Amino acid sequence: MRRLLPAWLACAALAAAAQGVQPISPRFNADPSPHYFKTPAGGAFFVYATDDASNSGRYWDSTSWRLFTSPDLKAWTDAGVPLDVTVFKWARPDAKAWAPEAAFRDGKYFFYAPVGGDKIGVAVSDQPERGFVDARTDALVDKARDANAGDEPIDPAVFVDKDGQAYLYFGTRAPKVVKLKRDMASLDGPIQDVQVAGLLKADKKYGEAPFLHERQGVYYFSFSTGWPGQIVYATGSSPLGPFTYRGVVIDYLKISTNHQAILAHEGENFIFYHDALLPGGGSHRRSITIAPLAYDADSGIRQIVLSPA
Ligand code: FUB
Repeated sequence: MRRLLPAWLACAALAAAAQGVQPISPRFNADPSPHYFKTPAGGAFFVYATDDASNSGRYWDSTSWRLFTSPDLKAWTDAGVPLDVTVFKWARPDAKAWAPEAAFRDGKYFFYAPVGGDKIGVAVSDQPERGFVDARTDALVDKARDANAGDEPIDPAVFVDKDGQAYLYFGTRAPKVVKLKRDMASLDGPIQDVQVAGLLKADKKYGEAPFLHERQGVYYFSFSTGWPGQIVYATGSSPLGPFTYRGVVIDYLKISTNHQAILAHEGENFIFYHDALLPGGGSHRRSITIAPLAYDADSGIRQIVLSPA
């Protein structure tokens, strides 16, 4: 098990405050999309994931996604395959199933799926665990169809603001954002570039894994800086940006990718990411892990320092 030390406690005198972190499942999985959904049986945590256990071990070539559920963020159940790429009739059946996203609106669960590296599909269901069908007859984002979709429209992340407006973030090497219509399955306007000031000065680049969350009126745009990547963040006053670079949240891991999502629940904040902590783990055999997240008085995110595994 890897030990975890919040940076502000990372001094010898307080080393005893270190907390243990461990993967949520013995099954290889990555690219967490965590949510708390109210269900008929009561609320539960749902983590949609890339399924590294079903890839070749040499590349991220799985064609299905995986779901893990928990009542308390401690005990986790492997809830199986919520869907695979064959749900999307426009996709090749061997298309890569990468970092997924989910959202709930108006009684329906939406699943955003990067398929094959050049398209993002959207599926819909009445239940969070199963029953997903294509919400359209074509891709929601298509590199060949949509202006400014970028080189690789992957890693979708959805944010719904307090005014009800939904936004879709995605992209490799250049972050993109586009508004979604109320149906959550149609783009509303042009795909825009996400502007992040201060990256060059900090010697950082945008790589992948965009994520947007809001806290106390501050909009946080986090992402991975590349391959390997640090998880870093920037802040702004609007979901559309511009954002200003603020700092590192998670440093380089011993794998080629880093991918985060942040979840607030009942006054507590958590960051979900993947590492390679399971036996046999590595860049294509990753494992989702959770750590507590804390903020400074100036709205900065405190860096999480992981000691050597
Ligand atoms: O899992 C495949 C890719 O690796 C994801 O799309 C990226 O975010 C990286 O984690």
